[in-house]
Amino acid sequence: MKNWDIFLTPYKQAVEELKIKLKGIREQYQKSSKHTPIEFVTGRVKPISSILDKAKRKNIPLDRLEEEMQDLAGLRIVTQFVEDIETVVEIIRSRNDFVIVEERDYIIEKKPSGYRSYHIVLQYPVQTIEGEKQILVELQIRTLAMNFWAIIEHSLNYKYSGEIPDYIKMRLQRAAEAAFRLDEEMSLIRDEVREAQQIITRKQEQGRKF
Ligand code: 0O2
Ligand code: 0O2
Repeated sequence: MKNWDIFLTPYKQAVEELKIKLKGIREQYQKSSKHTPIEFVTGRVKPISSILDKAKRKNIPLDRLEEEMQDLAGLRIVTQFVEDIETVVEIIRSRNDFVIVEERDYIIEKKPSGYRSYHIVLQYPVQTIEGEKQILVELQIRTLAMNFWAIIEHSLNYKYSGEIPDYIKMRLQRAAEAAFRLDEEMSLIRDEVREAQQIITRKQEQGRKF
């Protein structure tokens, strides 16, 4: 019988630490009045029921979770534009507070479901009372449009226990194509949107000064 509370504690710590670090990047961009490539950051430790389901589905023995389940700790970075994803990936690659173990590009090659996202698996050092512990963390980097699609598809998958009826699957694939086109269209007016956002940010900053 696993003591989940003890086992998951370093994962909780890693999620909290990385949330602060990634939100810090966003804050630095905002303070320097540059377009921030990060819209928002969320994070979670995988719920125990999902861990057990995934371990069963992927035949992972419970004593191999640390090595074989890469998303026990998960962070999501959501961007406005597809181009921002590359910027975020470069920032992540340039840091020295963790090591990148693997990158999976589901944007160039989307999943059969229609899922698009850029995944990076990190090895992140957590300081514990027993010394440093290296743990795996999965970062998902995606646009608002990709995120919208993934959230909807995820809830339908949950509803249908992974067996989404074909007619809904087809609709989801069409929705994924529409999300892709939305990202493309937004990219075409990116400079306009960024300029407008900078004007709004400057106005807000001025408002705070008075
Ligand atoms: P801020 O300053 O608004 O970014 P937390 O522990 O609350 O810091 P957690 O547990 O990850 O973070 O919370 P959650 O609910 O997953 O959401 C994380 C942050 O993402 C929250 O901001 C949400 O407001 C923001 N968020 C979630 N969905 C959206 C969205 O669709 N659009 C935008 N713009 N933001 C979203 P914070 O953390 O309160 O702080
Ligand atoms: P959660 O916490 O419910 O989101 P896999 O074999 O695909 O299950 P693998 O090989 O460990 O997983 O890694 P992958 O596919 O790079 O990343 C897995 C995570 O990416 C999933 O976590 C989802 O969050 C997300 N993801 C991957 N494919 C899809 C998809 O088709 N639709 C949606 N909505 N999300 C996807 P979990 O395990 O589902 O956990």
